[in-house]
Amino acid sequence: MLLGAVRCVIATAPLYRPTMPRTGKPFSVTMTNCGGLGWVSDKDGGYRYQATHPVTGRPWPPIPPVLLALWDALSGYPAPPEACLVNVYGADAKLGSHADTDELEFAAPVLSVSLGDVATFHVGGTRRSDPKVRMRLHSGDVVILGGASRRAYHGIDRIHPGTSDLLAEGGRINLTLRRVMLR
Ligand code: MD3
Ligand code: FE
Repeated sequence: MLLGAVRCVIATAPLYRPTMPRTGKPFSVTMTNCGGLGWVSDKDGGYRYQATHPVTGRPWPPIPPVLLALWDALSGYPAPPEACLVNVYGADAKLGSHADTDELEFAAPVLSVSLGDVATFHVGGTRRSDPKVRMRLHSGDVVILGGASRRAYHGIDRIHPGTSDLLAEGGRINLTLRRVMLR
């Protein structure tokens, strides 16, 4: 069961709260990772991928086989993902509009799996000022961002509390599988 595998990842690599580069402002989302590389951010180091958890200093746990199988089935990319970022949203968490540019490989898509409460998601174009469309992501939704959309601005506007019974604690978990390095 996917949720069980995610719970195991979080038990091994605890959720932590990243901070913004330069300002040190804390994210409203908490995060962890699995895979050979994990995405982290803090005041002094900024956005980056690294092989170890920023709090425990230990290597990230492996990506659960069920997620590797999903990537194999849907990504169309001939190598496994190196990173799986786990984003955990409470009722008031948001993720401001951004483009994912910390990976070296843009030929690989980003594959996202949503679990728990419904979220309002927006996606625009490759410029921040481009028009955006909004849609609601439900528990179990899988989104693949490839091709031109891989570089599009996107974010999470809000969580809709109480819209799923999957997570006893409420809120939302999003998993993103990514290829980081060039093949
Ligand atoms: C559109 N996560 O981790 S996943 C992120 O729901 C991130 O936690 C959001 O944005 C979340 O970087 C959205 C869907 C997603 C992921 C990557 C994208 C949409 C994307 C890359 C380009 C365009
Ligand atoms: Fe993103």
